[in-house]
Formats: sequence, C-alpha cells, structure tokens
Amino acid sequence: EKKLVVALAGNPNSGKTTIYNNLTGSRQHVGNYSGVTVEKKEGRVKHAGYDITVIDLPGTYGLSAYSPDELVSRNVILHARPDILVNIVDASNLERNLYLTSQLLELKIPMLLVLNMADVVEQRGDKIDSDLLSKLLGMSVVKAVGSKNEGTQEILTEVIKIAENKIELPERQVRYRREVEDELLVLQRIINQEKTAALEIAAGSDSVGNSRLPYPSRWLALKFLEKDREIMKHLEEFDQELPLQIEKSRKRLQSMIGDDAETCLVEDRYGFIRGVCREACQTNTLERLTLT
Ligand code: GDP
Ligand code: K
Ligand code: MG
Repeated sequence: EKKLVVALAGNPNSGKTTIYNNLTGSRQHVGNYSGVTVEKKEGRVKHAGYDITVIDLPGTYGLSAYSPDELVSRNVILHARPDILVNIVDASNLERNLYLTSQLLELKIPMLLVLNMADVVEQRGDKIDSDLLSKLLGMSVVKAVGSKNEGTQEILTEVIKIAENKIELPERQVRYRREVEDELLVLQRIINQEKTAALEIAAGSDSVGNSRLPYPSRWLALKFLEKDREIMKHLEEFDQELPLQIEKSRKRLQSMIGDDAETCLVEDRYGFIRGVCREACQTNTLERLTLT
C-alpha cells in the first residue's frame, strides 16, 4: 500500500471542511463563518491501493508571514511537504479565491484545483471553462459541490493521477513585470551560488534538496524581495552579498516604478489572475443585472 499526504488549502468558507469530511468520512464541524478550523486536522482515506492522509489547513486569503493563520498554513505546507496540494476554491468567487492559488503555485508542489460551489456558479448562469483554466494555471481542475458530496471520487481519482505523474501540463507561475523579474533573477543567482555548506541549494535549478532552507530559490528570492518577516530571519545564513543585493533591488524598483516591491508583487499577482479569469470565465452579467 502506497502512502500519500494531501493538504487541503483554500480561503475561509470555500468548503474545505465539507470536502475534508466527504473525503475522510469524518464529521468535523462545518460552519458558514470563518475561523471554524483553528487547528490542523488530519484524517485518512484508502483509495485505489493508496493510503491517503488528508490535512485540513486553516482557511487563508494568502500566504504572508503577517497573519498567524497564513503563517501556520504556509509552514505546514513548507515543512510537512504534502505530496499534493488540493486547493479548494469557491468558484462563485473565483477571482478573489485565485489570489491564494497564485501564491500556492510558487511553492512548486503538485496541485489540484477544486472548483467548489459549482452549483452556485450554475444557478447564476456563469460558465467556467475548466480545461482552459487548467492550461492557464498549469494544474488539474475538477468541479465539485461539496455540500451534495459531488466531486469526491473525481478529486480522489485526480489526486492519484497526479501522484502517478499521469498528467502533463505546461508549468505555469505568475510572471511579474519585467523590472521585478530582472531583480528576481539577480537574487536567485546569488541564492543558488551560495557556497555555505549548510545550504546546498542546487545551482541553477529550483531543486528543493534537503537543505535547512528547503524552498524553491525563486520563492526565496520573492520572499527576500518583499522582506518577508520569517524568511528574513534566515538572511544571516547567507554571505553579505545577499542582504546588499536585496537593498539594491528594492531601491532600484522603487526608483524605476515609484512603488515598493510588495505593492508591485500584489498588483502583478492580481494582473495574472484577472487575465486568467478573463479567458476562462464567462459571467452572465445580464442575468445578474435583471435579478438585482
Ligand atoms: P471552510 O471554511 O472552507 O472549511 O468551509 P466549510 O466546509 O465550513 O463550508 C462553508 C459553507 O459552505 C457551509 O455552510 C457549507 O455547507 C457550504 N458549502 C460547502 N460546499 C458547498 C457547495 O459546493 N455548494 C454550496 N452551495 N454550499 C457549499
Ligand atoms: K467555515
Ligand atoms: Mg473549515
């Protein structure tokens, strides 16, 4: 029997606990308010020769180090390193929910996107092209109605396909504006070049290795660029070149764009998501206008 660890991530009230219960047969409290899932919950399900551990993470809107919930989710993901991330989104609020998705993508963990609340989308007469969405985001997509236990088998089937590498999709991630990408390249090169024996981040690749900072180098570069509170603590493990370059990069962005790095990154993530939604979603505006 093969083992798999799957973590459910998503915004508050996207239906994570509902789907967790569907998958594991447990009866965790489901509630139409945020904050029900305060601690990490774990359950198990056996499917197609796999023993799958399912982790229900606290609901979050992002993965920053500034909110305790977001940091808990991020640390569980980074340190428990689930084999697969199942990102549960409220598909009736897709654009907002995909902000977290855009950040999860950067962790370089195989992912499945679950378009939950597909019933609400349908009632509104909206349409989401899940095949196109899958191509644009570089991950598998399935539709679900958690409250009716619909999509549960599809989620399990898809998770196993991903585990067995049976899905080939183009690799996608947020591309930031040119100026940001240029700074990321410089930072990433320094991070990869670090000869500090303790780090051993494989040169030139996004390998995660088994170093003390087992994160993709692009992700580290992003976090250093936005001076992420937690990741900055690791700065002293690097040579002096990195802190100097971080300051240089931040100043360069500020002078070229007139905005700080954090603002640029947030704007570009939203830009990416808007583009994805514009292509893959059809909103029944007329219907909505008549109804309201
Ligand atoms: P969580 O905060 O992500 O854990 O979300 P919950 O599982 O607690 O669900 C939030 C609310 O959405 C609950 O009232 C659920 O019954 C409801 N819900 C979950 N899935 C669906 C769905 O697919 N469609 C609809 N209409 N409601 C759902
Ligand atoms: K909830
Ligand atoms: Mg919950």
